[in-house]
Amino acid sequence: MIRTGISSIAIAVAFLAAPAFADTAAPVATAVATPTAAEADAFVAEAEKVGADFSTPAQQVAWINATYITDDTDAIAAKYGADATELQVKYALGAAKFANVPGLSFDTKRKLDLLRSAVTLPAPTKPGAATELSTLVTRMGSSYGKGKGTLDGKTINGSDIEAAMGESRDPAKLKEMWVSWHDNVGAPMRKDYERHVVIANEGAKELGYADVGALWRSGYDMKPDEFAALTDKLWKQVEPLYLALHTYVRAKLNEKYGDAVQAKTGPIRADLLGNMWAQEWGNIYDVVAPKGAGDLGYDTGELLKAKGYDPIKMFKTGEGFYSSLGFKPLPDSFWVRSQIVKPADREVICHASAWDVDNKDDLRIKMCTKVNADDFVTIHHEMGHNYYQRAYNKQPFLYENGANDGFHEAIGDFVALSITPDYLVKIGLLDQAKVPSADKDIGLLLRQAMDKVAFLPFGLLIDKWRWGVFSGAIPANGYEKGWNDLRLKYQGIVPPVARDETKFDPGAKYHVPASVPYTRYFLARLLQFQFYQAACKQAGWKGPLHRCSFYGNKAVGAKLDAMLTMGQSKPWPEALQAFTGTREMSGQALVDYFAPLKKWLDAQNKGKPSGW
Ligand code: X8Z
Ligand code: ZN
Repeated sequence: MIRTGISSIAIAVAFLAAPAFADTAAPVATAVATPTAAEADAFVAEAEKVGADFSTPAQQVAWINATYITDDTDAIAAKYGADATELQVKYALGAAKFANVPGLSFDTKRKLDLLRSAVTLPAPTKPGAATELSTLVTRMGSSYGKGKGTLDGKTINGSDIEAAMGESRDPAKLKEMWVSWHDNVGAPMRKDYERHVVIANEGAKELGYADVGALWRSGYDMKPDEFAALTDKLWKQVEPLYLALHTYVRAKLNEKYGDAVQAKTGPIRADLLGNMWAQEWGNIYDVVAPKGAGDLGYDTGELLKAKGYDPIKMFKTGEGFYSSLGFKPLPDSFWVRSQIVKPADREVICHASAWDVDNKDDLRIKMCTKVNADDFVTIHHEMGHNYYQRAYNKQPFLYENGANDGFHEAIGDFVALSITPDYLVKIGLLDQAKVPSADKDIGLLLRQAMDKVAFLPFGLLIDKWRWGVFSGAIPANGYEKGWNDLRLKYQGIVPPVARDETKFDPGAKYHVPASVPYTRYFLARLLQFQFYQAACKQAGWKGPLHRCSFYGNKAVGAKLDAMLTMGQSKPWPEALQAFTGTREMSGQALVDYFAPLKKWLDAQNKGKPSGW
């Protein structure tokens, strides 16, 4: 599909991905003679050439569609998407035939593996299947882009409703926005979603995978089952921290809103957390901030507004951080071609993404930027994708990707962890006199945890739901129940009103209609702390970890560049080792960062019921 991964990297990502570890046997080669290693080399060379040639026009089409949604751009994008799927499936099937050829070089073997799992949503080879699948996925993506909710009975678009969910503290308005968005955006795409699952699963089976979920889990240099077990293990490392935060936040919401809105026990009402999907809670820091230690004396969003920042200045500030590490400035074309604010006169997909349209230096970001703290972080996040794309642009086509997709999502967030009070002073956003003193450390950590820790179960459950849908463990007549069960089990939240199977709440979250696998963000949440801890060590930082900013540190920048430049040329543990010295993904760095907060939360929570 055109829209995959960092939706953005489009066809490049679509063609790539990590090595295939199908959990069923590879399709048997139909050729009579056993292929040779030289034939495998030639096959890989052809796949890279065809993929590279197809990629740029396909990304141009995808860009135009995402920034100007009409029936016509949908039709053209669907056509390119179908062609892309057919190509990817053709080369995935071809690659399988070479899997057991003796004498393959490391690179040919790796590229064959990459080709086998490159397609996010495969179609079966029967005529018409790729077109039907692509039409469904384009339609779902564009309906999401055009989606509207209501506030005070008036229609409101996606980026405005997202911002309003962060600002409003009125439970009736929050409920109205939550329900209208989920009803209007999610429910209508339920039938399309169900049909796309059937087609893509057929395609996955033809490629030798049990289902699409197994295909997605095969992109991590290990077997799909091992990957699922790894994600569960990582979750167990950080779950106690999430539970402590949940207990604390629930009590604060109860204090603010009273029993009728938020009970003292049980799950949290999903619309009270400052975010449409309850995925990051930093926007309600004012509700949970403890007296004294919680008063930070500044709020990044307010600072940006007070200093007259506009979206361009926010972008320039983001670029400035990367420049300070030694990365060269973004190309002039970035500023001409990016979509930085929402165009007034047409429908677009506002969900942020980063692109490298020609896989060389045609870097772009597509956002509907607002001057607030969320978007300040998102700009650094998206730029992380762009600098990664540029760093690996000399790699062979099939290696032009992140070490794994979690790495791609982690880079910009890792950089943004350096947005400390001292950094804000350096760039002139915060006055030196306003830097929070050491007794405000708990407040700073709590503000950060509201985004970083709150996200963890959400990052995990989106694909728990999709893995279940693709495997059949969550049947088509139980999509909504399956979703709400997972939201309750992992996040401990409930929708503000009862939901039934006429609804389709997963469809109201961008990555579901857009078919972007989501476990990458769970991994990234942990990896970014591993990178950050390593960078602060490289920088010789001695104070509390969360006060470390590696802004301006060229040595850290050079080491980061070395990892980014590797692209996907080596299994991800090697990339991780290159920057951090370890080969294991782990939640420990995040746990270390928040250790003082955990202690404090446990003290606050004494005597309060925990869990739901
Ligand atoms: O989708 C994104 C980025 C684009 S790759 C804006 N993120 C996830 C989300 O918004 O759900 C970043 C954090 C998680
Ligand atoms: Zn991203």
